[in-house]
Amino acid sequence: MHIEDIRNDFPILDQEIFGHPLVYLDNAATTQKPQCVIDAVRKYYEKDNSNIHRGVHSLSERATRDYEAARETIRHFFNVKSSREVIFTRGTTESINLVASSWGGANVSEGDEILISHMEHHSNIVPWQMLCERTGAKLKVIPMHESGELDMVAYADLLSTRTKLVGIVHMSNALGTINPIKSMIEQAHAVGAKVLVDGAQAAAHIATDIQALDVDFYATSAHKMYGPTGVGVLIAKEELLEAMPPYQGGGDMILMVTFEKTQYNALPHKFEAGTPNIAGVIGFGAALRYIESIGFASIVKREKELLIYATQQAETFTGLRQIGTAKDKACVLSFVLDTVHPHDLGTILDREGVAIRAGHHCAMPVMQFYQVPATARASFSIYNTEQEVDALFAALGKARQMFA
Ligand code: C6P
Repeated sequence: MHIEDIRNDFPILDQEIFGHPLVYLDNAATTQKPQCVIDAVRKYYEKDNSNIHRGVHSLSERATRDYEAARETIRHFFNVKSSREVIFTRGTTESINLVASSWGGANVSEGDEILISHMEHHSNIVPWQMLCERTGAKLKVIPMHESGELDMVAYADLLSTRTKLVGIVHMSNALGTINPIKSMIEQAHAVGAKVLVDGAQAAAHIATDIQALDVDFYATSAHKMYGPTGVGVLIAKEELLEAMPPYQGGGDMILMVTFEKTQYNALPHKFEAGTPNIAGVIGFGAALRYIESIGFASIVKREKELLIYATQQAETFTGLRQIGTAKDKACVLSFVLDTVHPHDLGTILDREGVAIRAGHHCAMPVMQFYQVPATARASFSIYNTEQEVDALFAALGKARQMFA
């Protein structure tokens, strides 16, 4: 597919910021939405808006059909065995909290260990800390090297029969590192531990086959995959979900309620209490069909080209220190300049029309590791161009001059 055709799918890109064409390089925070996703959400509200699984009228039947069709799209996209294993949530954060609360509450106790890595997003740290506080279990951390790669020798050493769960990010949002999750899952399973993979960043950039990975829990968010905000998914093995207590109680997750006892609904509904984000789920389905229409082969090739192009410029830019130089890395360029604070950079770049993110990226332990308060982060997507990378570095040049 031609880059201009892809860009034309995203109406938001066609605008100016402070008199400059918008250069959107904050895709790791959230991607822009193609017209087909906007249309799917709009069609639901214009033609089908109704509650699901409840009504006997035509609108409700149509809304239910489209909602469940999205579940099937997601099942197919990630090669999940059964749609009973696809639970809609508010996003990665809620998916991880669901597992920590429900599975963790039922399976983790004092003396057990939860193993996470040094490069986790707060969403894959704090829920486990909370679980450990409640249960007396211990949180252990897989260290990383200066390159932003995990220390696999230390990982093997840390794994033991005490390890109940390994929580690992597939692709780091702060560094871009892609972790070798397949072998990490195999090693964890060998000691009897379950594995949760945080796929928030990876899912739009790397083809993910849930059955081939044999992963126990996989969490991701629609909004980083060209879909709406406030919706995501927890994919989990059916036997684990069956054995887990519900996360929240309410409508839709029940079969029968009396004051004495409640009989829970079958999967996946047992974990979807209350009216869900129906439009969001339908938009999520449209977003995944959009990704499929481009194909991961083209996406990976294109994003790799952009990363190489940007990295080459970063390497020759005086005073720039890259944060995260893993060999296996996806479309994230995290860096600091010796003379300009990342937050100032973010503001100056915005005046040039270039949108990046500056801050700790909800990965404070990564900042502590590199002893920086924050980084500037440019993150690329399928609609970005080499000219936009040039615009980034031209704007960085201006910022450097201003602070010289
Ligand atoms: N990272 C970023 O700019 P939610 O907010 O639930 O959709 O996703 C949370 C999350 C979990 N794990 C990883 C690896 C993530 O990158 C994120 C979101 C955004 O990097 C916002 S902090």
